Amino acid sequence: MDLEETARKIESMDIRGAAKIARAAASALKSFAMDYDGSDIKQFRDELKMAASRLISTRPTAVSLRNAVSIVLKGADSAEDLVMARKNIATRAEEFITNSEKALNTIAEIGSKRIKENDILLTHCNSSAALSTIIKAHKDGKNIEVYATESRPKRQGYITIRQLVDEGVPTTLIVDSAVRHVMPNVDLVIVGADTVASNGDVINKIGTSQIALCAHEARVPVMVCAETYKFSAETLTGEIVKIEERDVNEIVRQKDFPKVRIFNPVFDVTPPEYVDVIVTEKGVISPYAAYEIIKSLNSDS
Ligand code: RUB
Repeated sequence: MDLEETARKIESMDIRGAAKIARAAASALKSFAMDYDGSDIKQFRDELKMAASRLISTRPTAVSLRNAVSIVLKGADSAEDLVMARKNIATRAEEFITNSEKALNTIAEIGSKRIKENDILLTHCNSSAALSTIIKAHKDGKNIEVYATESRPKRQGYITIRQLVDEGVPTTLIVDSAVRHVMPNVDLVIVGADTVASNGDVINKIGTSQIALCAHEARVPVMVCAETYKFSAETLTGEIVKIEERDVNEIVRQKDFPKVRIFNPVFDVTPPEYVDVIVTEKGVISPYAAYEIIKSLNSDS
């Protein structure tokens, strides 16, 4: 798959979920470097930057995508010649993908310990980090059940339901508006994240903040599963996370409602007071410790 094809698939959401789009971007940059047939390193760096911008433009909210691109791009900075630059890009992309997959397994190991026998869980949208954690608890022999929201407008909840049912996890599909009704039966809410800001805000699929609010009201803990490359260093320097708005036809056909203004924001912000813990591959943290994670990532890179 060439870079433009990857970019289009991310835009159209054939490739979706913060972790998958990050890995797809890393892989596209690797292919771009491997297939490059020019002979000038300066030109390579310029074209690489354009390729990176194209990938970043596909989905604005997930910082995982921008972080993946910037980690891989650093491979070209220090290289002395084109051969080394291309090799560094490929190596960094492979490392990013491997680390991302390892992080997912570690999060599942750590997060599943917080799921107890007979727990009833609730998840929203379709997060690989949240689902790996749930599936690990099930594979460890815990008797658990899951409520999965439909997740309008794109209904990623159907993917979640299929994945959980394929693994043998008893799962009930609910519409998003049934969350408050079922919350008194729930023991733990588990969701993923597209971005975690330095103040502990968690940005995830639209509706997550309402679920967290209902959980808070019913005294149900909320656990967010997120790899550390979803933590946004940009928010340290004052950037506000941009909330993606998608085509309103995802909600209803605009032509059926010609005079109606339709609004389709696809992510929202859950403040840290509604999140109990964030499970990362480095361990379980309070959302208020996001700043420390970002600082330690900056000093590692
Ligand atoms: C997906 C979504 C997921 C996060 C985390 O939104 O909000 O909860 O991306 O997923 P979309 P993961 O379907 O619009 O991409 O844990 O797989 O990174």
